[in-house]
Amino acid sequence: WETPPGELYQDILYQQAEQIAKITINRPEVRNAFRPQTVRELIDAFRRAHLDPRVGVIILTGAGDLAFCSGGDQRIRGDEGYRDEAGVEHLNVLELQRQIRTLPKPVVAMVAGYAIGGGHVLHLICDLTIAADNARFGQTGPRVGSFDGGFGAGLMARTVGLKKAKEIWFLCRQYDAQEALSMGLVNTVVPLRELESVTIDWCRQMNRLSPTALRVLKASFNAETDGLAGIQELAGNATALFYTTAEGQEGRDAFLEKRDPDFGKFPRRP
Ligand code: 2NE
Repeated sequence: WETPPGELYQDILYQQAEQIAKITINRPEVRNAFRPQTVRELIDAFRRAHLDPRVGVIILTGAGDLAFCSGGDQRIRGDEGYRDEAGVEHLNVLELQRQIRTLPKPVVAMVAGYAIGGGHVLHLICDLTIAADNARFGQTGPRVGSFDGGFGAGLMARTVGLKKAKEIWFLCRQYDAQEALSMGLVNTVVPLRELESVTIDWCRQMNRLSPTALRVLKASFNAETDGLAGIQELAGNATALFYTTAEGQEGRDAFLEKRDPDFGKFPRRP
């Protein structure tokens, strides 16, 4: 893995190899719990990977073998949210969730150890999850006075079914990697020592496929649930593809050449 020069992050690592970006939450002393700064840095790193044409697939992981992420850092939880350096309290992880869900490249959660609370929702929102055999999954919200009624509830129910999703939230149990696999919460379980090599292998397989097909498919999986925003995402891909056609370019050219467009030469396909 290479770290791009000018690395500015404190709470995360941003690394790249081949056409893969790896984003690591790097707070192992708190099981990779996030604070507002962590979330801010993650948003910046995902934006960077999104915009970098050399990146085809993104891995999200946690430092060390003990945890992927344990959710919001309870030590700096104030009465209205998680306190930043300026004393302002946030729940800005929701913006990060939307970003991971909509950015047009596959995001793979590589999970060793605990994916708990808001950290569990982060793996859920990733497109694929590869779990080490020591991974443990669960929500704690009702125990610590919190909940995620957005993707944390709705996407969970779509992923594991309504009864199981309610069990996960209402009982706050932990599930091991095999249980997570059997309920469709993860894609595969591998020995801890093979976690990174298998994840890279899956990323390489996706990087050999059509980036446009993967991009439109990712938007397609969101379209039904996301209403007009989902249609916007899908339709944006149609617009981008239309721009590459002679018909789309005729409109641009006619405007720049100060003439009427000649769309008559383009077929009206059945
Ligand atoms: C993650 C888990 C199950 C790990 O247990 P274990 O036994 O392996 O470790 P331990 O001893 O509990 O934790 C090690 C150190 O990490 C800190 C602990 O306090 C401990 O610190 P020291 O005693 O060594 O000083 N730590 C762990 N998780 C932390 C956290 N989230 N914030 C701050 N410090 C943390 C176990 O640690 C656990 O259950 N952690 C809490 C999980 C949790 O409840 N997370 C918050 C859920 S709410 C949420 O994430 C959220 C939301 O619902 C809505 C919006 C945004 C966020």
